[in-house]
Amino acid sequence: MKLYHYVHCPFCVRVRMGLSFLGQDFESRVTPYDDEATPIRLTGKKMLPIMEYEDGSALNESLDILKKLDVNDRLDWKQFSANESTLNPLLDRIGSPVHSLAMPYWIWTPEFGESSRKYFQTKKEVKRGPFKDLVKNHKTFVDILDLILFNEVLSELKPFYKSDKITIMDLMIAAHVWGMYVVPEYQFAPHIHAYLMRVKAETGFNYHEDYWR
Ligand SMILES: N[C@@H](CCC(=O)N[C@@H](CS)C(=O)NCC(=O)O)C(=O)O
Repeated sequence: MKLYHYVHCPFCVRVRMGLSFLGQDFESRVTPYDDEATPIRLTGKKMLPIMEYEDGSALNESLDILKKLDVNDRLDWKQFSANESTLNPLLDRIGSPVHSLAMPYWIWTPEFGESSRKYFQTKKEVKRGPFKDLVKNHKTFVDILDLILFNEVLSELKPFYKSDKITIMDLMIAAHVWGMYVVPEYQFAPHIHAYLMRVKAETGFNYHEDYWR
């Protein structure tokens, strides 16, 4: 199996966390952000993650990729079905400040080259405004993010999200928040950091391993 992914992308990160948790080996294909041809050839649209199977077929949608592999329901998918109406809006609200804070830094990680950096920044600035302003206004986004994490994540940890054992919901939350490790202005609340490290310990996930291996 080949996973086409962007290292920074939270939907790709959740798949990598899941593959690691399930002990599923895969070929890592870190795809340049400005490579439109590869995803379009595989699935008809420019969206990652994509898993390509040995028979040449390909699948996108992070949750579909993981569900297909998790034949023994180790990620307890019924928990997600029960909480989907709360979790999806929560992830959108977490994603918004995380993206504003992390995007200006993601483009300087080794995943990006000159042309993919320019492509990414141009595309994202249409929605969010100039990256330099996002950095300048970081405090606003930090306050929004911390409030959500404190009120809607920390309060639900038992010690995993609404559960005493890890579920797909933890991979989804952790993958979204993980991007904040690249932001130098951000100080993780100790309990949130501990939660992410708990998810890391359970899954064996290593953020940059798939880039360097
Ligand atoms: N629902 C999809 C969402 C995937 C997604 O939004 N991927 C983004 C990267 S984070 C993407 O490929 N964007 C392409 C682009 O903006 O050019 C999933 O869960 O896999």
